[in-house]
Amino acid sequence: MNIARSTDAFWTLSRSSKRLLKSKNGVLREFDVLRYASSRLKRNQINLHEMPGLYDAVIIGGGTAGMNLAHRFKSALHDLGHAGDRRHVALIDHSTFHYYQPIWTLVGAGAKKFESSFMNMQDLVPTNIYHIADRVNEIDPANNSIRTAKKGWLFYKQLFVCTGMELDIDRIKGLQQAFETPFVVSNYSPETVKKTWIAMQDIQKGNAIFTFPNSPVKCPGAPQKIMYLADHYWRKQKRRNNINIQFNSALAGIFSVQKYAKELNAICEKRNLTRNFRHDLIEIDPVSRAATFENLDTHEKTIFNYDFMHVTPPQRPPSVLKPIADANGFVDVDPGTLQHKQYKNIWALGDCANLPTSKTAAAAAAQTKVVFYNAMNALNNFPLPYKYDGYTSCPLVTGYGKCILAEFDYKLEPKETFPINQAKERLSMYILKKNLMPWLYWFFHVKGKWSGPGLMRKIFRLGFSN
Ligand code: UQ1
Repeated sequence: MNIARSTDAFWTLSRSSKRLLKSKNGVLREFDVLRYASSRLKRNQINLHEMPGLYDAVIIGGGTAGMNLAHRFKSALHDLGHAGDRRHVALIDHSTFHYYQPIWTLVGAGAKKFESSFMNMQDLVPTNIYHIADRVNEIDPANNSIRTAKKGWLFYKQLFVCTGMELDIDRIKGLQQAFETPFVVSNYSPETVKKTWIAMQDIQKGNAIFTFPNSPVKCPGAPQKIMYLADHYWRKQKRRNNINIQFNSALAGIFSVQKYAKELNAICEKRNLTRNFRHDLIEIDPVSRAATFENLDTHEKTIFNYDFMHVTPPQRPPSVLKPIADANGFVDVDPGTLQHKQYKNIWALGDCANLPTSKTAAAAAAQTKVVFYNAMNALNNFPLPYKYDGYTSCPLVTGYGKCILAEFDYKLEPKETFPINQAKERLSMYILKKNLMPWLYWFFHVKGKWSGPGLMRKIFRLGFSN
């Protein structure tokens, strides 16, 4: 029977980690899980043939957070001689591709090739992690179990949730149809990002609108980055005088951190980029090319015609997370330890966690390290060694060859890596975004060997940094 093959891998795993104290009597929760599984079996609720079994760790989502985490488990298992043994850790993700989404801003602007932004999911999952290419249909946290669409129930000792967010296209009336026209584009999906550069080249005159929705979004800088790049491109093409640009955002300001907001507002002034805040896109008529915005304070509706529109769709966490989510649908974890507030063997990281910081790849990188070591320690009833401080980074590309590198924490205070003023537009930061980060991502981040620039920052500050 599959479930009987449960092992003490986690326990051995944790012993392998140099960062952990040694304990002689680590008690696992395995027994409870097994007892539950067998009671379900007795009640015939589980079809044995569908039962992949019990895993020490299950990761839901093979994106930026999940793939980093999977490789950390891979290394630990490898150290223990479980090189080809896939019984301990499973990763559930049905996607064919793993995308490096942060580069889509530059793909949309014609500065990078779309082909450089993805790899086959299957090729990235480590050989000693069991890849379940399936959808999760149900999470039963009280019973440490998950139901997948094709394989049925499986059990976990520790669960790591990193599903990311979904695009909620249908929340804007007419958006789906508008995406089928050449005039409405978005850097937020693999299908629509390919259209952005074509539309940018095609428009000769008229109204260009860039939107920011009334919902949390991944990479909240992206909706305005593409505006700065389009402005730069249309200036180079000597068309800018014939094109009006407006940034219609549901938010109340350009950026949450004052230091960077000041620079961005100055750039908008200088380049004649109109900003309409508290403006939420609610409807598009793709035939007459009219976009309706609702003022979130007065509820007044305004219609703008467009000749080009970059839409950032509203986003939401997947509904399957509900049993472990807060009222907004995000997984309800402690903002420091990233451990679930109620279920201590559940952890969340990346865009699906209810952390009050910007949702970026840099944030996911920092969170992965915290989750990995905290989970290992929790399992052995040791205190949790790491606390996430909300670190996130947003390379605000402000033109071809120009970038402001925003880095900050939960307190919305800058936490910059380099000993220079990162709020200034710089070529060096553009090169970091365009050339260095993709390399760092594919060779270090997805391999579980990148936890953010913390060490670099300490070196630059001669150790005087946290
Ligand atoms: C980062 O850590 C990261 O995560 C992988 C990114 O995502 C692509 C980034 O864009 C940035 C800027 C960082 C932070 C790294 C440095 C070197 C400041």
